[in-house]
Amino acid sequence: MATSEPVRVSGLLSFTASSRPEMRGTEIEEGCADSPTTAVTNPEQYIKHPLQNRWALWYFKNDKSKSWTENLRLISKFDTVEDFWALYNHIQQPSKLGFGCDYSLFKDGIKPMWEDDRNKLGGRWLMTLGKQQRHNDLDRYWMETLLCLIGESFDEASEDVCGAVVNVRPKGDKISIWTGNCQNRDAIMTIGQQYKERLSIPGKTLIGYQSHDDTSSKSGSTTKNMYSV
Ligand code: MGP
Repeated sequence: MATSEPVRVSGLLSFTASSRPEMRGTEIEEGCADSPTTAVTNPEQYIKHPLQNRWALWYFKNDKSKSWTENLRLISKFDTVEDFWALYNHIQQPSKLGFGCDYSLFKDGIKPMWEDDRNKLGGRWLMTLGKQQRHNDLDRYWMETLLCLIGESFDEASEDVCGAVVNVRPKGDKISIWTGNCQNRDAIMTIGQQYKERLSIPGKTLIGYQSHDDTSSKSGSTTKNMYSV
């Protein structure tokens, strides 16, 4: 399939909506209608829109007879806007998943686990949702999170992004953005502030950033925040 040069996509939501495969037909350019053999197809009709990065979507299903790593499955990879929407439209929304399930979207080559070399010095911006928010906000927040990632929405700080995770849990669902180095304060703060704005989280509602080191070694139910916005 032909692709054009990668571009940073601003306003990806409206851009992608018009790029959804089912909304695009083959048209013969004006003036060619009388001579089908010389018809020129507009490249916009068949060229897919490349993303800055290739992404991998993972699914976690909590089967207690297996280890955490064995429960993690790669669903699919994509690197164009159209292939993202094809996948997104094909799978269940997070609110329809069973308790204990996760989706993770990570840059190709980074596994969605603390142990990966590109994650092990990093951490995550964590949003913990109230139970009522599964109905009201979860799917909308997750889609916006996906668009922030594939649209590279955090300027230069997008390079620090490794991926994002949604955890569906009885005690309250969680959405997090994982970054590669918890010492990169400037990039982390940029991501946190812009992410909060994109989700229209009120200023007085704080979200926290925690290192994977702290999360994986915690003994109680909470992990201390390294940063908050
Ligand atoms: P969780 O799925 O991230 O959160 O971690 P949950 O279910 O809300 O639990 P809580 O502890 O945050 O309240 C649950 C458990 O899954 C962890 O305690 C680990 O045992 C395992 N786990 C989670 N992650 C993200 C990893 C990981 O990256 N690597 C490994 N080895 N285990 C993990």
